[in-house]
Amino acid sequence: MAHLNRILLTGASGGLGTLLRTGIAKMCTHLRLSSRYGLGQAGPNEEHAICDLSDADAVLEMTRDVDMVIHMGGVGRENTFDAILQSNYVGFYNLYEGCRKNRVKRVIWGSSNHAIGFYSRTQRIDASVPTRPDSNYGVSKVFGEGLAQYYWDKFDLESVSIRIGSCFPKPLDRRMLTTWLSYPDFINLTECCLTAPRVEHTIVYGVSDNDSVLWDNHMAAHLGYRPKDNAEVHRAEIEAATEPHDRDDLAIAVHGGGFAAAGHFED
Ligand code: 15L
Repeated sequence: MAHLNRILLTGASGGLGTLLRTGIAKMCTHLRLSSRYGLGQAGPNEEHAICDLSDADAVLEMTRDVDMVIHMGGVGRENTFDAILQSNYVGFYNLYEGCRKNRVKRVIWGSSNHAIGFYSRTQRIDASVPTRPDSNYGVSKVFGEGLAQYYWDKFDLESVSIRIGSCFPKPLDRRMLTTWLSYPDFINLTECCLTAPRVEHTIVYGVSDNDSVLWDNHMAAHLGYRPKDNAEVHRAEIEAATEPHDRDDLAIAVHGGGFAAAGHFED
């Protein structure tokens, strides 16, 4: 197992943050966890910081004396524009400014498949395609990827933007037979992002080795990510439990599924 020094994990009380907290803690010397909420009992090499990402001074302090950041904080699905603005724009900018000023080497963060959610399922895509966000949430991830590229090009701050598919213990519907990312594959992908010698700004699709995968990770081959799980083993169970979709239903016709099919959140 790789050994790392000082890591900051944001969004540590959320679903994916909680998963990484246990997955990453044993790989590093010191793990600083941040959240807006309580984080429970601190582990032996853990330090806790209660921090609102929209507070620039607090984020500057939180990013001090860390080598790399895993950023899972922010709004994780469609919401009001104001909620997304504070967390995924202002908070994300504060994080990158904190990292730049504190000379953090690398940020690994949870972008989303919803940055490209309006691509048709007839298209298999790689990381070079223009973005096609399917929601205001997806647009905020496009902003994040743009900021990550900018901070690499101008300030040599490295990033991996992980376009996470559907990270759950198992696929929950027919679409997730394509988009599923298993928990062990996600932990392994995060470890690859932390340990790859040089990443510049890499965009990688966070997806398992599903037979029907629509995302091609050849542009992120330098990360060395080799997913092991395959949603196909859950197909019979999912098909028995769910109705087939109409082929024209956006919930199945495009990569982003229900996010693309939903109306405008604030209407
Ligand atoms: C996401 O970005 C969400 O955070 C997650 O809750 C899932 O809905 C996922 O996308 C997905 O596309 O399945």
